Amino acid sequence: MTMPATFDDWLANSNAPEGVVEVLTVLGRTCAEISTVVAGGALTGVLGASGVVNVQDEEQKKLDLITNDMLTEALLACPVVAGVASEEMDTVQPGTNADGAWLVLFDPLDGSSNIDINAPVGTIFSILKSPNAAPTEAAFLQPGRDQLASGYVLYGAQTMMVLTTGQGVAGFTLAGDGTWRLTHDAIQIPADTKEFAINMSNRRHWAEGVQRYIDGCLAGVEGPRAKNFNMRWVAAMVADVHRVLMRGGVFLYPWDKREPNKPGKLRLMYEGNPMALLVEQAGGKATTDGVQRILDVEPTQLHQRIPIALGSANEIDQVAAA
Ligand code: AFP
Repeated sequence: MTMPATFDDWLANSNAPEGVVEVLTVLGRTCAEISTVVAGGALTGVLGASGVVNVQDEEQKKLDLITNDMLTEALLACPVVAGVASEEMDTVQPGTNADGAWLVLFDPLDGSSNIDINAPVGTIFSILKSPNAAPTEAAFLQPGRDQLASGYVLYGAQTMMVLTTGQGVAGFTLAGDGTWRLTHDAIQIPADTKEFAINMSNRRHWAEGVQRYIDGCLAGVEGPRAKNFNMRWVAAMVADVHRVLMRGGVFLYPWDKREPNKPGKLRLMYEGNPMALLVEQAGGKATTDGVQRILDVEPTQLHQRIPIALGSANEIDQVAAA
């Protein structure tokens, strides 16, 4: 079997700006290294809590910190990177590169609660243009439609990188020789689905529209939708969104009334926006509530949260209509 094209070859044929190609190359190399670190698990002492609480008021796992440091160090050493921002760091980290022209935002290890049970986890990344070589936090607060590229790496049964530079969505599988190989080209999300992903234990806290939508799915063929649905919930956004990209579906993490001033659990800048760009590039819809496009949300804070309803376009319309 001839080996598929490499990530380097794919990048060389993409229309991405030269600097974005350079940043994506660093991300690919670093996430391949993260894959090895994550795989070490109990054998290398990387499991468990770090004892530190982050800006999200969440206890950081050892691997949250390890992967955050790996990405921050590698990206700030890249001459075209002007600065980085991470779920795991309170403030943005400006670089010292005089030629810095790109901003990189990331969730270094999404799905941290899955680490100690050997369930899937991932890295999510987003690339924006920097206004200058010494960016402040304000420079990062750009709407998702301005992203030059976004993607994720899923550390699962295979290690896969799925990304877009604005010309569709491509998927790469990490080969034994450490190269990323193009295994999924021009990924498209089916417009219809019979599968939803949501944390059902929160049902009593959702807004009534979301309750109506999910109850309609649960009613199955005897109910208003006249078809049976399946449910999945991996508790790692990267894994649930990957399934949506591979076979369709909808992923929801809605607002809930326990903390009415908190729009949702997931973060806009390094979870919602990068995933929304991927989903739209694959022909799906990515909204806050079935209606408002995530990519049009004007950010006001680096770590702001957002409700999310994304996936198969016709099913997202059903969420909006519920
Ligand atoms: P952790 O990184 O704290 O595990 O959170 C993962 C996540 O942000 C996202 O990846 C999942 O879709 C979602 O939270 C799972 O949330 P629940 O644990 O409330 O189901």
